Amino acid sequence: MPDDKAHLDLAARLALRAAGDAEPNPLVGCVLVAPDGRVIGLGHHRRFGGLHAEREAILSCRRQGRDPRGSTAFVTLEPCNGHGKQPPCAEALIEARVARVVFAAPDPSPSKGGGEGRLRAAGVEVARSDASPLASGLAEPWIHRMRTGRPWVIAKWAQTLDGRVATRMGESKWISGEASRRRVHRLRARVDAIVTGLGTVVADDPMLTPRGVRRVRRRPLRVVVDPDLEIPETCALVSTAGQAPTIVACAAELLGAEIARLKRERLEAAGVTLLGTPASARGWLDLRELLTGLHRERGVATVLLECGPGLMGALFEQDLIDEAVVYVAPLVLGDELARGVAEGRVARSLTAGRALRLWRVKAVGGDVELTYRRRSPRGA
Ligand code: AOF
Ligand code: ZN
Repeated sequence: MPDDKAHLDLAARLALRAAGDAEPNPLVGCVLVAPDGRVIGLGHHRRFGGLHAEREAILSCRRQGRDPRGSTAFVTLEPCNGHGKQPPCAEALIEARVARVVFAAPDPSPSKGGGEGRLRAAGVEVARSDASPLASGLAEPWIHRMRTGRPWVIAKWAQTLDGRVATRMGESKWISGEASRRRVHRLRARVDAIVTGLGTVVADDPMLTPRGVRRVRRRPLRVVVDPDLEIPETCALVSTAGQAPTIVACAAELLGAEIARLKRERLEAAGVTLLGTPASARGWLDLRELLTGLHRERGVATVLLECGPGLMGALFEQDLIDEAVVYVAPLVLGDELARGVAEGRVARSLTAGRALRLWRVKAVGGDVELTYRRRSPRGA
């Protein structure tokens, strides 16, 4: 039904307002619609541990002097059915005498799932709707974390119209416009970790901190993938390690090796945390293990990947990228030696490529921000 799409889209847009505040919980939004089609309540899960979307929507409805009785609740996630930090939403909807619930994605959690059955048993009509891809995809990062034990990995890059991220000389400042760069800082302030590679540290000497952002929701850990512990001690990341948490992930055997002792001591004195990670083929670290460890040991729910083509290619090769936020600038280089987004893979046929699906589109200044997700949400 066309109304389903509009109402679920609205619920999803509300939920997105809490990006960076609600995680590791899912982003959830709820819209209450009266039988005459008017929207009478809006709510979203604002922060981890706070009220759930459904109760927020019922409260907003009552605050305006309206009665939720007989209304339809459009929720991006199946209303929960268990006690956690909050009581079950299925109960709240039943008590408010909501007549119908339309939800976009089931809640697979053992402790909170089963809301659909509970609502039905109480005589509430329940339907699942795929009408809004935005709403259906909203809980993917949270479901992915539960299934895989890994954080949700968002790769970000800025490219020319012909798909290049730097000139043949390595120049990349700036491909995207100022408005796009502001969006990136906003994104940095909503994730738990920013991952980059040694190549980017050497080429760009980035700070990887959120700057010029109205409200910093999270202060991301800065993580450098540096198998051989080659990071220059004078780089911006190391010299600011006292102010912003900084991890250098290197081959596990280097942590005990005498040859690296001085380097380790200097980095640690600067405030860097060294993280030994098992090695994998082709001189890389085991990136899957690194991500799992960041989630398990440091509670990292969301990772922003800001790196060059080598690390990007390795992560695509291992299918570790869940989302891509791409800024496309209105510029064509037309130079086949200019750098591409990712390299190091062998893709002899189109089917060997990594398939993504378009999730959101936004015009940002003269650029376009495209958000892609993995084609099919999958397990490990
Ligand atoms: C909903 N509406 O707005 C959210 C839901 O610890 P708690 O009580 O906050 O519960 C968190 C769990 O509740 C979370 O893991 C997921 O299963 C569900 N999230 N459910 O009906 C909401 N945020
Ligand atoms: Zn709930």
